[in-house]
Amino acid sequence: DEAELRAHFEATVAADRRVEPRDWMPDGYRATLVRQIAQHAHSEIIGMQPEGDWITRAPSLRRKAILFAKVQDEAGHGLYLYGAAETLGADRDELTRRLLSGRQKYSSIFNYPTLTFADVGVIGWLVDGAAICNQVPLCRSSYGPYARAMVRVCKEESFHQRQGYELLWTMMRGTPAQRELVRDAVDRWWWPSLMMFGPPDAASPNSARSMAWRIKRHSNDELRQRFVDMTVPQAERLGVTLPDPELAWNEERGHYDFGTPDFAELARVIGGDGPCNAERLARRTAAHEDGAWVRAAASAHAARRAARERA
Ligand code: FAQ
Repeated sequence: DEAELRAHFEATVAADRRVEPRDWMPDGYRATLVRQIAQHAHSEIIGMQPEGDWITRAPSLRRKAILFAKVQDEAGHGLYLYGAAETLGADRDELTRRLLSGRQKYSSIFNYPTLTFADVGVIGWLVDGAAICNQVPLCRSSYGPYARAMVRVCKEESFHQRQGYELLWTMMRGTPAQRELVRDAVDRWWWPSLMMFGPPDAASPNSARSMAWRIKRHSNDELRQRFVDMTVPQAERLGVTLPDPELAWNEERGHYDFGTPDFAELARVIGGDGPCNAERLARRTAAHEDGAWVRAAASAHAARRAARERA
């Protein structure tokens, strides 16, 4: 009966074992996972756009090949994640409809423009860096298919972060104009990167429940702090200044102190009013419509094959 199933679920989570697709799970647990995994999948797919804009304008064949590979990896991440959502009974077409109608969101970070090639480096360094901080603990998430997808995603994200750092390292050793491009890009992306971790804990409606279920392992503010602590020494090595006058090592806490991101801006961007929200969704909608014939052809092919196998 249900009490027994619930007790088994609670025991699985408490013992740090994985919940698998066929196991009984509370409706709220399933709904929370579909929400988070779908948003994560949408982020990977929409996240192809800001960097994808630079594929045709990459400054060398080498940089173009690297960028191509990275953007392709992001498509792959989106696909594993939609696959993980499907194991919970979600329908992928329905998730796409919810994204396109604005009922489901994607990460705020992808609503900012990429103005120069230095932005490609800064996205790799800061945005992928933040993604790694957030996602390494998700490799131990209580839901098996999500946790396993994260293992592979994190390996690829680490490579992405290194390529961003290497690009910036090269630019910082280039001309004064190149260093200026890096400075400008870091200034624009630093605060939005901190916002990726979500609202502060006191204003995060989902955190407590998700942590009790061990979907999330750390709170938004804990991960934001971890990201700052990891990034400041990297900035020092690169020779770039992060645009936060409050940034300072706090000996007593053993962490860096830092300023407060503009959470009103985060709310606006999540709400649809960021610099590129309309553009990103329009492009995703157009790609979906342009791809309709491929989906129709694939379905027709699958149906014909199934019919042939039955005959
Ligand atoms: N943007 O109660 P909480 C990548 C929403 S990395 C938009 O704290 P939760 C790699 C939140 O959904 C980016 N919405 O929520 C890459 C909720 O709204 P809802 C993707 C945000 O879930 C790099 C509401 O605010 N990574 O793609 C944001 O406990 C380069 C209240 O918030 C992931 O999705 C935001 N920044 O914690 C690709 C990681 N923050 O759903 C290409 C997995 C909060 O109730 C290029 N996700 N919201 O309508 C998570 O870890 C969590 O979902 C959080 C939010 C931490 C994002």
